[in-house]
Amino acid sequence: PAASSPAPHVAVVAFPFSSHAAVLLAFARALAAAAAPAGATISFLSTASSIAQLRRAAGGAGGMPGNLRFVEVPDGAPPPAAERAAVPVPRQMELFMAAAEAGGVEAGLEAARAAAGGVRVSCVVGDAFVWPAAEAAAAAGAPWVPVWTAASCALLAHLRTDALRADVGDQAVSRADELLVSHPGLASYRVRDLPDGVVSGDFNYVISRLVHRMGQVLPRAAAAAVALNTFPGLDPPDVTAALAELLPNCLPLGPYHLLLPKDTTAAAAAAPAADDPHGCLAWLDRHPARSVVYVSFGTVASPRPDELRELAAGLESSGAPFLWSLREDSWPLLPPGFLDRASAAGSGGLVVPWAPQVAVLRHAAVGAFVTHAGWGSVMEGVASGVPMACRPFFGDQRMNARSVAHVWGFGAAFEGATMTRAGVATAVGEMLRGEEGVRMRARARDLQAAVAAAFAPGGACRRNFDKFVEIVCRA
Ligand code: U2F
Repeated sequence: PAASSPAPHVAVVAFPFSSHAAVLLAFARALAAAAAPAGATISFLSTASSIAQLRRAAGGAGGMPGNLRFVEVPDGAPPPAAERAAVPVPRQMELFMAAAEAGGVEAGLEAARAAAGGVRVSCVVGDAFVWPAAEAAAAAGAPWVPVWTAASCALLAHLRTDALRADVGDQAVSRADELLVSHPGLASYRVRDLPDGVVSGDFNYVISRLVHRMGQVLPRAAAAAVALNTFPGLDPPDVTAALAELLPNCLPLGPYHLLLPKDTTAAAAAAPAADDPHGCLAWLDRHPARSVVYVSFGTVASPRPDELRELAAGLESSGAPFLWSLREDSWPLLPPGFLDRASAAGSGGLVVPWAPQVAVLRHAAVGAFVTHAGWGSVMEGVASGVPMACRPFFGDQRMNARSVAHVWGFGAAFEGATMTRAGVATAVGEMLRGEEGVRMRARARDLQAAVAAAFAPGGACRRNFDKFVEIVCRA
């Protein structure tokens, strides 16, 4: 950079809960690598506990680019640190958002400036959830560039929440099956598919309030650009057009996990084993192509005990080998003898507390995915061309499941929105061996090819990311 223009200092503000912070850190690392030639410094702002967790997941600071540094923002929690873990997560979110609104992001920007030897923050990139960053950026004289981590149609629903509430009123139950034909971009979705807190659920729940406010703030504050976790060809034209009406500067550049430059160092070559302490990939290596069903419900959702047992029984009766990522606290809820039978020699199941999901879905042995339809999981499935059976739980997951089953057709949703033994066995059999599975796989493979093209050198997502980097660096 010229001597007169200081090097860019980009703050990246995380929402420090569920998979959000990890997604944003991956994004920030990609940004750090791409903006290094411009001499940019990236300050990653999150709470102390979130930073500690991210560092642990990354195996210390070793894998971090040299121009990225962590900066703490207040978590807003009054009790002593030792008691904080006992605060329920929704309350932690409320405290964090209240602190963010009351100057927490500004304090973080100030800390970032101090840590960078007084170089002011020139641009504030951040998880769109943390809408108070818009004001903090304005106060610092920097643009706010939000990063949306979920689906475009969900963003549209949040941008249109006031209009949707005015239309649906208190009839969310009686009109549950009605298509939203009078709402641009949402005609493929029913009232019941809308994210929680838009027209139904608890409007006072922290996430409902947060996305509602975000939907109001975005169109007036996100002038420079908005990063979307999608790729050209995925969203139907009406969704893209309706979004562009409200946010003219959207840049589709997802799935975000593909933005990270490939690490070719020796440390990275040794990494797969370190990332896979339970041996999932070696286990998959022992299975034929497209024979295994992978099961995971993300970082927050967990099925009720009775439904968990139905799923377990369904997996057994499908006869297909299964790899199931299930938090350990749920293991005692499994049917008697299930874990022993699964792990018995020659039998076909592996239950692990955590799996290297991106690598698992890419593995040739995986032919089907039972998922909660969290957006990260849907995108990882699409990028690998794997058909999915969706059991949505909360938030945007119903809407994502609707997209998978009815808009894109590379998967299905469970009948009656819960998993039964018969339902699971049928869905798994269909995905791995049925005619419907062949059609789903063909759709998934088409989209996989579109992802590959978008991320090839010169592809649309690569170009949009370059544009994004240019916008945040020139600020
Ligand atoms: C919230 O999503 P979740 O964190 O529940 O789910 P995903 O968006 O699907 O993200 C889960 C991530 O965790 C990874 C997986 C995804 O990147 O690869 N993972 C893993 O590596 N190993 C495992 O054993 C299990 C998971 C929210 F709940 C959703 O409704 C939203 O759509 C989502 C995005 O905003 O955030």
